[in-house]
Amino acid sequence: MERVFSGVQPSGVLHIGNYLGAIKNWLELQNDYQCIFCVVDLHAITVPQEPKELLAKTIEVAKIYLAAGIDPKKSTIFVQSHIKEHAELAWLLNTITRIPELERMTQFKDKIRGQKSEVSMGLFDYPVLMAADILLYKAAKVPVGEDQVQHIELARSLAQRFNGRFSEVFIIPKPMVRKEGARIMGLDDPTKKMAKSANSAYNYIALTDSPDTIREKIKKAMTDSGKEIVSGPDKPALANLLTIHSLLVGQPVVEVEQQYQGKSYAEFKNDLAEVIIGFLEPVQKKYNALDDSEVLKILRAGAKKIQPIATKTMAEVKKVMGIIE
Ligand code: ATP
Ligand code: LTN
Repeated sequence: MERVFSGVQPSGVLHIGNYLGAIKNWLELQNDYQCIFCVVDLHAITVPQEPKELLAKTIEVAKIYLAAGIDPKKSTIFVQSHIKEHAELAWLLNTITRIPELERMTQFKDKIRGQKSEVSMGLFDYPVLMAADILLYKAAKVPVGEDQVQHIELARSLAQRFNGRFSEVFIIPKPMVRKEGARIMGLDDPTKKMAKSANSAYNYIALTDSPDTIREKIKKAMTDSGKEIVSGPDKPALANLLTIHSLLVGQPVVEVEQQYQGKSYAEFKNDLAEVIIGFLEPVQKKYNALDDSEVLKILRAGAKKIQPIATKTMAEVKKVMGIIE
């Protein structure tokens, strides 16, 4: 069976963009691939994190995975820092990474805007650690939102370069990006992607938001000029809201548009809020029923299960590089 690898950072709260762009796709892969889903704490600390919060968020993200439907009997879930080889392989890959390859990364350029003097080496090196995550398990497919494709392209380049220079150790991974939902936009600014690190909580619907909060956030969400509920390049706000609606009810956008012909923004928004609430209700119920110590057990068992893959890949890497084991 081919392997799938993906991850989410334990920073901020998970939102419906993370769900629709990434986690929803993971669920569908569980039967056909050997899936490995990681909570990437070493990536989260590339920007400052409060230690107590990092710890709590790490468990929280794992809980979301489980509540959303990741089944630990089918897929492996684990914490990145529990497998030391991620950091070790990242160092080795650093030696074949070229500085301009990292300088052109869009996410890096976005994140350093306005805070150049405080930018850490870790943030710059973030894509190399991500390449290590993927290559360590020889994953063939990487399901992510659109913003991560550039990072996966780097992982492909590094794998090819390594294989060419040393020996055929790595599988060349492919990104798996959905046509719909790969880039959910911010509710308060539909020109930028919905992000955990957004300045305002009105940017996103967190998977843990209460029904009242959801109603309030959708009511306040930006809309476009005009009256009709239609999607289009000149209607970025509505296009985004319609995409969210369409993905959650499992109906094409055109059908949702038809349904709201002649209806008002207010009616559409009221219904959208209820659709989101209805979708999140069972997820939140499952989330609240999960016990931290139980989740920690699942995470430790996950790491234990996949440690042999990491150990084996590292042995192969070191051997062909001339590093004594
Ligand atoms: P941050 O704001 O801290 O960069 P984030 O909200 O982008 O965080 P990540 O942990 O970086 O969240 O992303 C986890 C997964 O969710 C990735 O696969 C990413 O591509 C996907 N994702 C993130 N934001 C969106 C979005 N707005 N639409 C679709 N997918 C998204
Ligand atoms: N950088 C990703 C999270 C991530 C990841 C990975 C995703 C870290 N390592 C490996 C896929 C495969 C993000 O979503 N910000």
